[in-house]
Amino acid sequence: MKILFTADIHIGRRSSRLPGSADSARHSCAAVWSRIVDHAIAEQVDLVLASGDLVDEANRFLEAIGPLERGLQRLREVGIETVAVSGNHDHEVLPAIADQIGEGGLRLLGRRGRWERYTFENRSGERVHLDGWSFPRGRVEESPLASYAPLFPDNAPVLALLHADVDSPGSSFAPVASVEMRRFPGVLFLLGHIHRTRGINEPGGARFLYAGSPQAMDPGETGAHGAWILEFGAAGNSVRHLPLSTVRYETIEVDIGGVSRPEDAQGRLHGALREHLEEIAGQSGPLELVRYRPRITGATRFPRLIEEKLAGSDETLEVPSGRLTGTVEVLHFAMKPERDLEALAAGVGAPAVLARLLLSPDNLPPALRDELRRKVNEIHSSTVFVEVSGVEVSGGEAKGGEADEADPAGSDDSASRTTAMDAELMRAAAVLLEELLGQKVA
Ligand SMILES: [Mn+2]
Repeated sequence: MKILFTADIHIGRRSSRLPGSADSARHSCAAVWSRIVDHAIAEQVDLVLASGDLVDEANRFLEAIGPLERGLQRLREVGIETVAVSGNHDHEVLPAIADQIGEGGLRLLGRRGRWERYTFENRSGERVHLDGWSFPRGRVEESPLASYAPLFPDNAPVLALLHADVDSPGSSFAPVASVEMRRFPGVLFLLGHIHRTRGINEPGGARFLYAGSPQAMDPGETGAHGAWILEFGAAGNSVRHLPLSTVRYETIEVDIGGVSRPEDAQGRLHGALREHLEEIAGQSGPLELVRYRPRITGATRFPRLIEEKLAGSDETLEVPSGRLTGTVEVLHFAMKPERDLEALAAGVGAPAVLARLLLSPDNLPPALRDELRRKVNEIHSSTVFVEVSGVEVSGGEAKGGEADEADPAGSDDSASRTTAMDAELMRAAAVLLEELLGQKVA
């Protein structure tokens, strides 16, 4: 039994946040669906399974039904069945499309939030039990597993298709704890919702796999994106990732420590991108464009000059490597002064205060620290700073998913905002310290 598993295709979504010239149909969510179909046919799978958010929103019916139906027809022509559940984005539009196309094209399981089983048998007589639960509305505060009671009538695998938010208590998108999944050791949960893939061997033994979105759509969704090929058989079971995205987002650390001239930092940045591109080239599939958020670290005497030299690389730098092109989306500076901070901190005056701050923001009197944070926030309450704060929010490991669905009023957000503010404070302090000490000498 061979299965292609996907989720979160979001056909109809437009905001890819790519630079103007790159924002073409090739990088669209409809195009990745077409690549999924190509691979399903080439791999000769028995089934395509999709765990929700195939379509972006209710008002995408007209533009989504064409590409979706074309793909489903191609699959049906070669005898591949497609089984899906709906997610929070397509709870309304996917049932409508399924009704329009008919059950032979797309089998939608678990309507109205009620678990439903479909037992599929392939031409060789191998069976798999598919349990599905669909979002009945845009928000669901309860765990769908509360009403899940799977049956095990034979030795065939039991797969549960579900769009859910794992280990995110209080979520409005079907919160499920991994401990709940552990109560069903005979079930492999095939999940949608979080756009970064997360998988199967969680500590504690929950068996689940987030497909991840096949096309990378947001800078917070770093790493490889694609679909999965699952095989079940007498010879054993296997799981394999299939890279399908044309775009990839990466954060990368670039250490400029020890550069003797500011302009050498440009070579360091270029080299770091080229090295990473070479590293991922072998497992990149149709990948074309890698968007980097480099974090510039290391100890230096001229942080301000290096910032000046690297400024603008987000618009100008292009690193070619085979079929791949690396570009910079936004730079983060986190350089440290090449100084004995402990010695400076023991002194008096502005350099001592800055050195103490650089050793740890907690070294400052709380009132002064709050005042500094307030100032930094004022200066950087521009879109640039929002960008900086956004990284901390959407790049978090626990969430790592749909930035557009993170809770903006949550306490995590204010904590990461403080972290981003401290990072900005440290950056400013490092630059200022070198300026002050530079003036002293001159
Ligand atoms: Mn979702």
